[in-house]
Amino acid sequence: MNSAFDRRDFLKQSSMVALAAAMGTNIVFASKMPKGYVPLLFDEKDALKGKNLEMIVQGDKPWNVESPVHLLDDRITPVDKMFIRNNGLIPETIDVASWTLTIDGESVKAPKTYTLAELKKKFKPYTYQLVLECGGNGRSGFQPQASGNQWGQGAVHCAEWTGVRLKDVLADVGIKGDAVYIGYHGKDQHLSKDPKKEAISRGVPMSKALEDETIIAWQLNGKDIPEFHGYPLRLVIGGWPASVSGKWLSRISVRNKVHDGAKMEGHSYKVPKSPVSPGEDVPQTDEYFKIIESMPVKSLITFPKSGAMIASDAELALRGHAWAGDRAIKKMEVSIDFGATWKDCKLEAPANRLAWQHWSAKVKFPSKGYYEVWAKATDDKGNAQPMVIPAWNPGGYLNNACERIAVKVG
Ligand SMILES: Nc1nc2c(c(=O)[nH]1)N[C@H]1C(S)=C(S)[C@@H](COP(=O)(O)O)O[C@H]1N2
Ligand SMILES: [Mo]
Repeated sequence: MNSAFDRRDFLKQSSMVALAAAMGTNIVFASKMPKGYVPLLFDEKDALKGKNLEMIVQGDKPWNVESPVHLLDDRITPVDKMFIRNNGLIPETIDVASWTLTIDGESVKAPKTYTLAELKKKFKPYTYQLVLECGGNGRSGFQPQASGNQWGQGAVHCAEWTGVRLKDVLADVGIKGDAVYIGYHGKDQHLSKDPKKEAISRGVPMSKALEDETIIAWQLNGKDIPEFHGYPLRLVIGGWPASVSGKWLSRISVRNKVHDGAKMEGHSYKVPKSPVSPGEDVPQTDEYFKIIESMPVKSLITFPKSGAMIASDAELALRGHAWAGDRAIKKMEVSIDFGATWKDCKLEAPANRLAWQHWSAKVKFPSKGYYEVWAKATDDKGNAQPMVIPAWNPGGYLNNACERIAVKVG
């Protein structure tokens, strides 16, 4: 990746020769191109560059790209199979040499700014595998439709992130006793391009901010974080809605109240405290809504792909992952008879806290015909995935219904 790439300046300054060089080919009808026209190739249209061809595009303004479930089969999600969720436009200027992180807010003793080099040198690096799942993953399952991206089940990944602990940085800055929350600020732009507006600025309570696994990362799977996933710096907080993991991180404010940035208001990333019926007019206040914290227990069948055909005498080897927000998975089961009976799966320990756990099972089918395999995880507090879509909510969050695949035995 270019270490100082400024799309806007580049386009303003470059000659046709330079443009052609950057494109890797010449613009055949360049003489017909309107003055100042930005070729689509440079117009943010690059989210799919380096992504697997089977990725599903939910939208391109902003970019929202989903992984089909069978692509999530790897133990550690490779970049080309990671979903992308942007609320705004990726920063036009990414200059690593001058990139800084400032820690400020009501509850720091004094604000402090670090360069990337200082962060890397001053604090001990840690590497963790962390599940980042969009709060709206599974939203398309809600009836009637809840507003927002109609994600299937693929707005989740578990990659390996390297960075420094937020708690080490906060200790170096010095935090006041009245700190209750942190809020991040990233360098992406609001869709309106109004510089006073932020696309998203969310946060977590101090207890979550100070966990060992809450890191300020510069590497994803051992390499620089790709542009669309937050290059060059990102807050990574596993187990909670991925919206708290701020990309293109430039500032963290330590707040003396619940952070009030963009997408902390209304019913964004909140669920009703008691059941709400579709269409019911519920005030969007703290009395009725609570901020989503730990994500619920969930699992995926990543192999085989739904619709698999197998020979009648064959044993089917199933596998997938399970996770439960802040908690661990205690039990994983599959059923081939629509949930009438369940079979225990082999379940592995997580690589570290907040990583997903791999499961596998071998099943035999009694005769030829159509089957469904249903998968159900149970966390260490005894919470199991529901068989049917859980409580409808206006934001369409937290659909953790058990996953099913179709299998034809012939
Ligand atoms: N700065 C910034 N951070 C952000 C977002 C964003 O739009 N801007 N999207 C959030 C949301 S809603 C999700 S689900 C995750 C998605 O992370 P990914 O695109 O790396 O998969 O990033 C979060 N962090
Ligand atoms: Mo999200």
